[in-house]
Amino acid sequence: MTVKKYTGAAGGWDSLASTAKHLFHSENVAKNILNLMKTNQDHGFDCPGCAWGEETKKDRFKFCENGAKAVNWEATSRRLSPAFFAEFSVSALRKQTDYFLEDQGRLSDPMLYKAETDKYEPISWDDAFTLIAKHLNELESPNQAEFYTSGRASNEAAFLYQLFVRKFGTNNFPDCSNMCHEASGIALKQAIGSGKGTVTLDDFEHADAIFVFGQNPGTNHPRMLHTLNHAVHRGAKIVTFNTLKERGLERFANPQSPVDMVFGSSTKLTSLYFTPNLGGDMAAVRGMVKVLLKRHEQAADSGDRVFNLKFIEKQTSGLTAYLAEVKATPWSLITEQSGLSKKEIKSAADVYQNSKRVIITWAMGITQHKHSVATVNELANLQLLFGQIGKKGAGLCPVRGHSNVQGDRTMGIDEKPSQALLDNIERAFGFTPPQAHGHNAVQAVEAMLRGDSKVFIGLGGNFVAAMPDSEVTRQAMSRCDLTVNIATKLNRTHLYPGKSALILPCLGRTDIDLQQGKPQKITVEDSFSMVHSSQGVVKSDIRQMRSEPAILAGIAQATLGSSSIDWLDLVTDYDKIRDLIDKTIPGFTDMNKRLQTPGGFYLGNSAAEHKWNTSDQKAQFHHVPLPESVVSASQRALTNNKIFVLQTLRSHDQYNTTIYGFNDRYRGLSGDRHIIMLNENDISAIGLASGDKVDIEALWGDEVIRKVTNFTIVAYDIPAGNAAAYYPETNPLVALANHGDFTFTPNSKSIAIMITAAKKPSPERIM
Ligand SMILES: Nc1nc2c(c(=O)[nH]1)N[C@H]1C(S)=C(S)[C@@H](COP(=O)(O)OP(=O)(O)OC[C@H]3O[C@@H](n4cnc5c(=O)[nH]c(N)nc54)[C@H](O)[C@@H]3O)O[C@H]1N2
Ligand SMILES: Nc1nc2c(c(=O)[nH]1)N[C@H]1C(S)=C(S)[C@@H](COP(=O)(O)OP(=O)(O)OC[C@H]3O[C@@H](n4cnc5c(=O)[nH]c(N)nc54)[C@H](O)[C@@H]3O)O[C@H]1N2
Ligand SMILES: [Mo]
Repeated sequence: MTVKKYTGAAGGWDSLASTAKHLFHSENVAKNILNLMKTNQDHGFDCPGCAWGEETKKDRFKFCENGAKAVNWEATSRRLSPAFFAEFSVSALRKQTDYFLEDQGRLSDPMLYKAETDKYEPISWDDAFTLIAKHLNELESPNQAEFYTSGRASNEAAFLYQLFVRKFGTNNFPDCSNMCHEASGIALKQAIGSGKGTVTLDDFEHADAIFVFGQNPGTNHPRMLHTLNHAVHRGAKIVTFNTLKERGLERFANPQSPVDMVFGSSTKLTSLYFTPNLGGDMAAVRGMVKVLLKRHEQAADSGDRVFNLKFIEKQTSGLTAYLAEVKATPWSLITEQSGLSKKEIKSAADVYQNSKRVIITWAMGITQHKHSVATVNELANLQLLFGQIGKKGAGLCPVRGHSNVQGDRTMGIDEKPSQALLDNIERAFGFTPPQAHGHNAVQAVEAMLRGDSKVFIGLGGNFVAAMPDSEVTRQAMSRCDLTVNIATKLNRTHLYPGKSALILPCLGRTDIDLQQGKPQKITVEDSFSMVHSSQGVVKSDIRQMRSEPAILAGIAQATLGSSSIDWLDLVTDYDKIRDLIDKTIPGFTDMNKRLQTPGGFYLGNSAAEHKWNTSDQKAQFHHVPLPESVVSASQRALTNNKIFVLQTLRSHDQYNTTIYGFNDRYRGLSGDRHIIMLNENDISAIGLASGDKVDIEALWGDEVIRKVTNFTIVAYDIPAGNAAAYYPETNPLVALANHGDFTFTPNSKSIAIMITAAKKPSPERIM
């Protein structure tokens, strides 16, 4: 484990050097340089990294180190052939790290798990489809199967999948969104009648202030730094709320700027940087509103105003109750919970008030808490007070995770489908889809554990590693009769097979997808509701890999036959799938034609047009008291400060459960992922020192011991009482029942933990 403070800006030469390193590691250097140049270009593929948007300009190639890692990782020339599976049993593979598993290369052949040998063996595609069909058709009820989706699936794959699953008869669609931005969708639907962000990329060109909450774009949305950089050069102010000082939000050297690269210059991005306690953002925003409300009332005495009363009167409901709630919230609670002083909160309110156009963005630091829905509502409340929605340069912007997680929802990957979607499916296909809500990710695990659900099918992702309570999730998978994973790389989920299990190797975003000799494109939707096409360019050794739509069509055909929908015909040309999307999903009329426009087409956003599809057709202020703290100051004092609130986050060298390497460069940490970041004073208060090994135990109100051992302490610039460690290594600490109100999203950013000196010097690690 090496700790060395990183003094550079984000971006710059270091990120070029890192890209080069990853290019070489892919063993496909020359090809991948070409591949990178085709990322996010017309006629190229959409970056399989994040869901940030693309500017529709001529020189569109935006350099992004982590996008390059994603491309290199997928476009490796290494192949994981049946010989590998003949050598290693599943039990042996469980002892390997996540890095090792994926680093073996691309899955190339369909494989069937045999319990007798504890090994995966080759199986033909036809036999694999027949086996799945047999299991599905033998279930007593279609609701006994779970159909998981990770957010890389294309619109075409997602549409086909949901159509098949609904025709089969269930809404059991657990998906990665359940662990991610669920709170944003729920809260925004309540508040403004649309679960999506209201801004477009162009709005960032006009904002006077951009407030960034709980997000680390330098690592997770690197192209956002270009947008922020541009905004700052224009004179916009960036205000950041992040429990950690993230380098990417502090300073940026643009690798595409000759000046920055030659002279080593960089731009200071954030002008006001606040480090609230984990889960303290709702209190911080409540405090800002309290300051602004007071100013509003004082101004009103002199006939002036601060809030946008015209907007409020015409467009909103619920103001009085909300302001009463704000008044009833004491400053003592606001400052204790946020960890910010009244002065700091006032300075944030100053920038907000003095900016004509404000965008608020956020990600997992806001959505993975118990009170995430309330927090997103509070962000919306603030914007509504000032009419900062539905005008140029202003609005709400949940920055999505997976590159097509937003599109998957639009296509109907939703365990709680709207009546409108179900009616559209009925109209288009002539069958009545199941009306009852299905399982989300947590409920899927519960159902598998109980033995109620017997089949798990995963369209991408790494369910076992991404979900909380690792031991419980593994057991749930193992109890199934059949588990099926459609995947590009070997991962931990494949190592917890049901009684029978299949790994089905698929093409990735970068690969050329030929159907009937014709290259196919797919489509995706970014965080700004732009739908555009993506076409693979890598001509690689695909062996037995098939495209996701082709695999799904094979499963559907074997399970349901082709009497009413000719599944296999649909995948001969994906235009045919798009014609069905056109018929079923609002906003996609003439989809095939509109995709020809460079940059694709915009789906629009009702709230941005001040059409509020809420219960009373108004934008709604929601009012709730501040939540209880996960760990209060008095509880800490009682335990001699041994308890903390832990967030689990991503390093610079990973994509969710995919680990690219061990260098968390911007945080200055490298070599080991089993670390815990703590405040220096906290470390000495518990009688330990930086570098010491500790065991971490979760505090959750049941009998189960949830513990990870032998983590190394790293002294870090983090507010007292808060801790940070990497995901997925710390997922065993999150109880399955420890999830957000209304969302069922695991509270991955607020886990109460206790830290003690490690009992055993070096345990055997399994991940
Ligand atoms: N390279 C790369 N890109 C990715 C991903 C990846 O793993 N690697 N993952 C993709 C996915 S699926 C997603 S969802 C996104 C994730 O993107 P992020 O949300 O940026 O991901 P995290 O690493 O979870 O970072 C959370 C950030 O919020 C801060 N934070 C945590 N809790 C709080 C809090 O309570 N309050 C405040 N104010 N700050 C807090 C943390 O310090 C950290 O900076 O990125 C997507 N893009
Ligand atoms: N503790 C904690 N837990 C978390 C989070 C956290 O912050 N903390 N974050 C949560 C969030 S935001 C998310 S989105 C989830 C992520 O959960 P998932 O989406 O399930 O996980 P990933 O790690 O993105 O999945 C990686 C796997 O996807 C497969 N794959 C990659 N590309 C493709 C493709 O093109 N097609 C197919 N079929 N397969 C492909 C590969 O086999 C790879 O091993 O994790 C959640 N879990
Ligand atoms: Mo995510």
